[in-house]
Amino acid sequence: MVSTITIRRPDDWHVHLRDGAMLAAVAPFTARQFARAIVMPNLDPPVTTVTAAQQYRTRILETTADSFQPLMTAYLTDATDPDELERGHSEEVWVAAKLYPAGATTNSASGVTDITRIRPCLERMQRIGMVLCVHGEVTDAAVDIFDREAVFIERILAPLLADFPELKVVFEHVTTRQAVDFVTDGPANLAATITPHHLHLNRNALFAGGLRPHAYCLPVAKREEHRLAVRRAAVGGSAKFFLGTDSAPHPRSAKESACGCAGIFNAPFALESYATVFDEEGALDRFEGFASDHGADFYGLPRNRDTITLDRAALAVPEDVAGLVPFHAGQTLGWRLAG
Ligand code: OTD
Ligand code: ZN
Ligand code: ZN
Repeated sequence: MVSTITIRRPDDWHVHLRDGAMLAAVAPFTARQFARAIVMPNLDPPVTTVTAAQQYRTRILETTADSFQPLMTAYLTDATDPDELERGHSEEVWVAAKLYPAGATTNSASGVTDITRIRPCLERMQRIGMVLCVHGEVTDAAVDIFDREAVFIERILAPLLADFPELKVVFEHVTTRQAVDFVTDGPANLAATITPHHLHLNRNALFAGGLRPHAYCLPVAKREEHRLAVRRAAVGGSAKFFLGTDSAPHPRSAKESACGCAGIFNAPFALESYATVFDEEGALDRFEGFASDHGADFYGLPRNRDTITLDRAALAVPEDVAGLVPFHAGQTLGWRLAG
């Protein structure tokens, strides 16, 4: 049995680092494991201008080690100017732009109300090779919350890819068999990120012995058959699937509330969480591709040169990390990041 693995240093292709005191509390966990991270722009107010992104990047760098590189994203709204997108991209501030359907998730109220509004932006992004990151859920209240990802594929994503056949699209945090199949069968310019929590949890976790706010995130965890499909995609070796934690911390009081916030804080032990899954699936030899190669290749960025090592060792996850409740709190994982 393998007792240690050394892989190229991974990147996190989807993370929420927040701002202010929360940024200072959480960003070091990401920077400790990952060389780079795609930083989501759903601050309040959202990151919609090049200047705001530059300033946010500076604040992140003040809280992290020099070796860490935050990769910034633009928050698309109905009013986004394609020239601003292109300027931020050419000045190497923005790596990607994020499509939040208005109301789909935390701080998405300023998101896009109708996909036709951002056609000029998508045309420009396609032309300049700027990646589109997508929160893939419809917001139609008439659609069951467990179906919103699958319906998004039919109503929005498939037509979008047909209209913009060269646009690079990352279907973020896929949670369903339908999404996995759509990405697998789709063109080479379509890829997806997978979170640790959607590899570990199905929707029963939300109701295990009572209401479990720390298992609540968006897109919400689905049935077991979907979790298994997402696991097969992660460990299957396809270059279309890569690591994106979607770590989304909220204060404990905001989670443990009559209207608890969506989001799982998985940053502290993200690599251990993923490694445990790859081990369970007998696929440790494919962990490096998923964690360290596929994302960089898709984004057209160089692969990292240094390495990290994980040891097979019991890791007891504490109930509290930096005043927050981490994913796997109180559980024991089978791997530990060395150093
Ligand atoms: N999901 N929470 C958040 C974002 C994500 O959809 C997401 O990317 C958040 O709090 O920012 C969540 O549950
Ligand atoms: Zn999202
Ligand atoms: Zn997210």
